[in-house]
Amino acid sequence: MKRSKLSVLAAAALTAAALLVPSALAAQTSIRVLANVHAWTKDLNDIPYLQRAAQTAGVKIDWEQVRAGWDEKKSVVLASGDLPDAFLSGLTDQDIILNADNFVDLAPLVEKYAPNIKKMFKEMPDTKRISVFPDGKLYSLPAVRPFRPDSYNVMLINQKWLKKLGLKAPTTLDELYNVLVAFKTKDPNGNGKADEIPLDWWAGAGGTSGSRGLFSVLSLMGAWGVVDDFSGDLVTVKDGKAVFLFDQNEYKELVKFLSKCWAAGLINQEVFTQDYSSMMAKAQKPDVPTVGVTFGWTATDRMGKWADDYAVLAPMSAKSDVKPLWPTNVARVKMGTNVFAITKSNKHPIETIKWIDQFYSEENSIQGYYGSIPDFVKSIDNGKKYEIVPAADGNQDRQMWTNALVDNAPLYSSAALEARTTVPPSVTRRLKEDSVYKKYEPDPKSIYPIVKFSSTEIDQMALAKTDIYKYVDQKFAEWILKGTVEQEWSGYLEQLKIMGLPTMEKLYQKAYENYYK
Ligand SMILES: [Ca+2]
Repeated sequence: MKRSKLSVLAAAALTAAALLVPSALAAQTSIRVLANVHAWTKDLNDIPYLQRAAQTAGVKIDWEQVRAGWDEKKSVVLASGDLPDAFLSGLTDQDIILNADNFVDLAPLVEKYAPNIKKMFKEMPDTKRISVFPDGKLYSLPAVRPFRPDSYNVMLINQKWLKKLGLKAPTTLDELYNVLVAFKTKDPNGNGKADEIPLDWWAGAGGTSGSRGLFSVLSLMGAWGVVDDFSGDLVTVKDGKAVFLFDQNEYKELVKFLSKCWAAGLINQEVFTQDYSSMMAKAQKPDVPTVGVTFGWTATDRMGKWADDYAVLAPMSAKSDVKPLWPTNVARVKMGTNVFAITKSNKHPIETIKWIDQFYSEENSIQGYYGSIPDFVKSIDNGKKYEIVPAADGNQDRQMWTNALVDNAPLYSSAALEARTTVPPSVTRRLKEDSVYKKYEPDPKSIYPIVKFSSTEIDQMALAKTDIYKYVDQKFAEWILKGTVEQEWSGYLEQLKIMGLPTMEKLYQKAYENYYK
C-alpha cells in the first residue's frame, strides 16, 4: 500500500516536471525501429552520423538490430501484430501489400515535413514511380546509391592464359568455345596438372533462384541480343510486350551451347552443387589461378590475389548478324525500394518522418553509404566537397559495411553530390570495369522496370510462380548435363502453360503498361 502510494507520487512528480520542461519531454520521444542490418555492421548506437541525426531531430532511437535470421524475425513480427514504430530495410513489396493496413501512407507526411525526400522525388521522378503501390499509396521510401555501375555482373577472362597460349579474346561464342578447350587441354597455369576450370558461374545452389541470380552465365543470352532484368524473374520487353526469357529461343540456344560445353568437360563439374564460398575458394587458390572464364561483381572480389590476371570480356555474339548486348539496369543497380516504412503503431509519425528525412540530406547520404565524418568521409569546406577515406587494408567493402548502413540505408546520392565527391581507387576500378559495357547496353524501354503488384495479383500468381521457377531451374541444370533440351522443348512449353504462365504474362504486361502510363 505504502509502496504504491509512493510510486503514484513519484509518477505525478515526473509528469509535473515534464510539463514544466516541454523540451525535455520532446527529447524523450522514443522511436522503436526494427532494422535489417548486415552481419558486419557495428552496433548502430555507436555510429556517429546516426547519433547526430537522432540528436538533431530530438528523438531517441530504440534500435532492434537483426543481423541474422531476418526473414524469420520479420515474418513473426508481421504476423504478431506487435509492430515496431518503423522498419529499416528488409521488407519486400509483398510484405507491405499483404499487410497494407499496418503501414502508414507516407505521401502526406513527406509533402509537409520532408524537404530532402521531396527534392529527390522532384529531381528523379523514377524514385517515386518505383515506390508507389498499386493502390496509389506510398508505404515505403526508396534509396539512390552513390557511384553504382550500370551492371551487376562482369564477365572475366584470364588474360595471362590467353597471352601464354597465343590466343585473342573471343568475340563470338564459337571462339569462346575454342578458347575454353585450349584452357582445359594446354595447362595454362603451368603446374603440370589438368586442374583448369574453363568456365564457372554462380548457379545458386542451396537457394531458390538457381542460375537466375547474380553472377550467372545467363548474362550470355546477350549473345542473341536479349537481356534479363536482374530481378530473378528472367523477364524482358520485346516490341512493347513483357516476355519471360525462359520460354524463348535465345534461352534454348544458350542451353544448347552450355550443354555442348558440358559434354566437352569445359564447365566446373560442381557448378550446380557448389555453395558460394567454395566457388570463390576454387578461383582463389593460393598457388595458382584455376578459373578461365567466369562472372562476378569485380575482378578483385571474384579473384582475390589473382585479380590482375583477369580482364573484363566484352559481350560476344552468337551469330554474325546479331549485335550483342549486356544486361544493365540502372534503376535496379542504383536504386533501392522499401528501405524505410512507418507502421500504424507509431505514435510519433511526424517526428519519425522528420528524423528519416535527414538521412536524405547530402551530408547524411554520403555518410550513410561510406561511414561517418570525419573517420571515413572528409567534408571539405563544410560540404563543398567530400572525400571518401580509402580503407587502410584496401578492403573498402568491409570498411563501408562495418561503419555505415550502405544498401540498407535511406539516402539520396544525387548527380550533384557525386560530382563533388572523390572516391577511392577500388570504386573507380569497378566503374572502369563496367565501362566496357556502355556500348552494349540495351534500349532502356526493353528493360523490364521495377513494378509492383496488387495483393490480388500476388495471390493469382503465387502458385504459378513457385511451380514455374522450380521447374525452370530444374530443367536448366538437367538439359545442360544431359543435352536433351531440343527433344524436350515443346513438352516444356506445354508444361509452363499448364502451370499458369499465361496468367503471369498477362499481369506482368499490365504492370509494365501501368509503369509507363
Ligand atoms: Ca594446370
